[in-house]
Amino acid sequence: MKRLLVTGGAGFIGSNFVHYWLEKYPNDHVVVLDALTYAGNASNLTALDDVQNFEFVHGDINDTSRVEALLREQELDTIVHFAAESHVDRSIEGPDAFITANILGTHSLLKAARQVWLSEGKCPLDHRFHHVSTDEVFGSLETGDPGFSEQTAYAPNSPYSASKASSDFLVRAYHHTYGLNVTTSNCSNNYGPYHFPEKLIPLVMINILHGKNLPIYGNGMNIRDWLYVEDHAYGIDLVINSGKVGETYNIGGCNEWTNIDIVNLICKLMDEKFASNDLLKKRFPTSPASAGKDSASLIEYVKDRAGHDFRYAIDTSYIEAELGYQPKVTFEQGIVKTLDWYLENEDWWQAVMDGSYQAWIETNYKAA
Ligand code: NAD
Ligand code: TDX
Repeated sequence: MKRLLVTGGAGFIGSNFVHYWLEKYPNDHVVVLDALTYAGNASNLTALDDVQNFEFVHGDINDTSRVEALLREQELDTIVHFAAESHVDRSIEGPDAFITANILGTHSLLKAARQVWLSEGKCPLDHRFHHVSTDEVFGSLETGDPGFSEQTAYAPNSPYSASKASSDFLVRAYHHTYGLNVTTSNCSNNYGPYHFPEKLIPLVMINILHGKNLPIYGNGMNIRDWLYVEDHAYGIDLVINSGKVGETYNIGGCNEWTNIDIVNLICKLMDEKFASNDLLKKRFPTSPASAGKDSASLIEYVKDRAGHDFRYAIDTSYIEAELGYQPKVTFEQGIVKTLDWYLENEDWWQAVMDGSYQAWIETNYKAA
């Protein structure tokens, strides 16, 4: 039985991970520590309100003494570290928040783990610090290049990826220097439920429903390797339970798409949904699909992202050979599940987008 601290557990991947974990390991104790930034959503976890062995803590990973107290008092033996600023465009507009959350925040957690687990001697052998990172630390690939492997040299290009790369190095150093039991996973683009609607896939789905333009950066030919978020949780599970201490593992979907192809696919799926469901036409009257027009008519090519990485792809052969990892959800299944989730959970994304969720946070958490 494990006792986990999940940082950033109210965000997109973190909350999916917590649901995955408690379903698979219902007797484990899980504490989520999340600062509820604009991207954190406490309602992602409300289904767990009555679960005895789950606790939500509103707090910042940079509050080292609070992290130490949680580790000590709740006798936690595993940290799964998701908390981060995660949106590349925001890192271009304002890098400082990324330095604070991703570099200083990771260092604060490492210090707390070292203090409680190593200096104070709690869990000297059985502790684990699992760090969740990204394929963006490896930079950008050209067409035909092999995918990123664990041996690929780091070459981060955005303030976001540079901050994640720095955090990866700090994790590595705490293992090498102090003997902290760490593992790191570098994952490709995730998609699925609870994905914040500033990222490409949910943004496109919601904009189609509202009849708003679908902004494609540059020529739309940039390539990403998409992974269903539950498969990421599964990969992390394998690494935590069977991965070698001090090792890093690349997790990917083996599923490369150009941005324009993915947007066209979502448009086509949405058109099919509307054609077979009159209720959708009533719910979203401003969507072109309600008038029988192609959703793709909303596509608009806009100014490219500064320093836009051309292609990401992951070589999953190491995690496959070592831990038996294979993505379980095909893209055809995953994208339809995701589209259905957004259609069935309008309350979730409306509250995020119209500000009512932020007002709820102010009342319930900021005052606390
Ligand atoms: P997200 O932006 O949806 O969620 C981040 C969460 O961290 C939020 O709940 C936020 O409130 C919390 N947080 C931010 N700063 C904090 C702080 N100082 N203290 C406590 N909590 C804080 O991000 P995501 O997409 O779920 O990504 C989770 C992790 O996975 C990140 O580390 C990211 O770099 C990594 N990752 C993401 C992807 C992807 O496709 N989204 C792919 C690979 C790796
Ligand atoms: O409006 C848009 N138009 C557009 O063309 C947006 C938001 C994005 N894009 C492009 C940029 C990228 O090439 O789509 C691609 C995907 O963009 P994002 O969804 O912003 O993801 P990306 O920048 O690839 O980064 C994501 O994957 C790796 C996550 O946000 C990171 O946290 C993760 O590390």
